Amino acid sequence: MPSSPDTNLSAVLYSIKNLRLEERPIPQPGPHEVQVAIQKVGICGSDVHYWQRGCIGDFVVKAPMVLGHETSGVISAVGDKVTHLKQGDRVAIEPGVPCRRCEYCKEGRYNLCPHITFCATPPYHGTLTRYYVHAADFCYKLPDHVSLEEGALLEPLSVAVHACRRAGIVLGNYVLVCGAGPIGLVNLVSARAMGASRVVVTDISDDRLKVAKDLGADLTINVSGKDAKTTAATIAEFLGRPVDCTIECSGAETSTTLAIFATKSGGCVVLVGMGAPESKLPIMDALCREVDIRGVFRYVNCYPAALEMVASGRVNVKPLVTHRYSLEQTLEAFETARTGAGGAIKVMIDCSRNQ
Ligand code: NAD
Ligand code: 572
Ligand code: ZN
Repeated sequence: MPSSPDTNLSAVLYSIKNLRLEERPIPQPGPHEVQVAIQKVGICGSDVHYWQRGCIGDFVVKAPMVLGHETSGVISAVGDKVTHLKQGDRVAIEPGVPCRRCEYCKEGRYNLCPHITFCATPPYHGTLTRYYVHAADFCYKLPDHVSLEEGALLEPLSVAVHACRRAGIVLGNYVLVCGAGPIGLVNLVSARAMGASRVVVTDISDDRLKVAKDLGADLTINVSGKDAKTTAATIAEFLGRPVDCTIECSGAETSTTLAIFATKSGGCVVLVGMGAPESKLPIMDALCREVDIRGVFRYVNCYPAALEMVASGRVNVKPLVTHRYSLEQTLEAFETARTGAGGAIKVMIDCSRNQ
């Protein structure tokens, strides 16, 4: 446990390619908040994107912003109204705190709340810092046997839980996952845990497909240069029929085209990967075969299930972590995440003072 903290080293994005380590004030918790001594933060593609481009779509970094949103830590102080957490508890932090009052929050779809404050989505600071204050009810206590790295990985795992729920995966389903980056890989293991009996994974990188195979994919296909209809036929031939649903995790237009062609009539395609704002897709094929196309925006009410999946041993996310750095080595860590050097999948930063 940290004692009498007096500094708050943080990784602050000032402008494009200008990521700096600097001391910031230590925040104090309000009545319903907790102060967390941050331990592990995974680097997400969006952190790298903000660093390299300064924006994602309409979200522009206009003022210095602390990066990081895949987070675990140890409670260092609690607000006076907090009853379910205490100093020393190990927690995973769900990074998006909604307004709780809008129609989406009231309907239970708080991921769609227009007022949500999400770590490291401008203008809100993220968690690549020593001490962070967060809504107590968006912190989940980790059982002793769940590691702090697994706690940080609950964030991308929650994206997958939401995607698999949106896809309607049930026992015995055949599933196609397009893209074998961190998000495709958590979808692979989640689809399996939620009952998929066969999972096919595509990518354009053999290295990433090897990871997918090691994580249990039944078939991996390098789709580079391949025609979507031909690949859809290959998948159907391997499985004996088309897939029940497809989880698109690359954002590539050709991959979304494959997602539609490879999915059975009456099946479902969920779009997770972010691509160009507009694209040319075979939507008449989707129309004629009643292939549903559904969006996925982060996650809602998924942290508890993601935690149970890890705690029960039904999914193993540990192999995703390929590289580890300290907070002081943040720039190196981001460079590894950017280049993918050394087969990087998930780069993890340790924000604790004494490692
Ligand atoms: P990533 O870039 O590490 O992985 C994408 C993978 O897709 C790479 O391995 C790449 O080689 C592969 N790819 C590229 N073209 C392909 C093609 N034609 N067919 C198959 N694979 C192809 O990114 P990630 O961290 O795994 O995230 C995946 C996507 O999900 C990103 O676009 C990210 O922005 C998005 N995302 C969306 C949400 C959401 O809420 N919708 C949440 C998290 C991430
Ligand atoms: O883990 C949350 C997350 N969400 C991502 C990407 C990476 N990680 N999304 C893609 C970008 N959108 S966004 O709406 N945005 C920048 C807020 O374009 C959010 C979901
Ligand atoms: Zn993310």
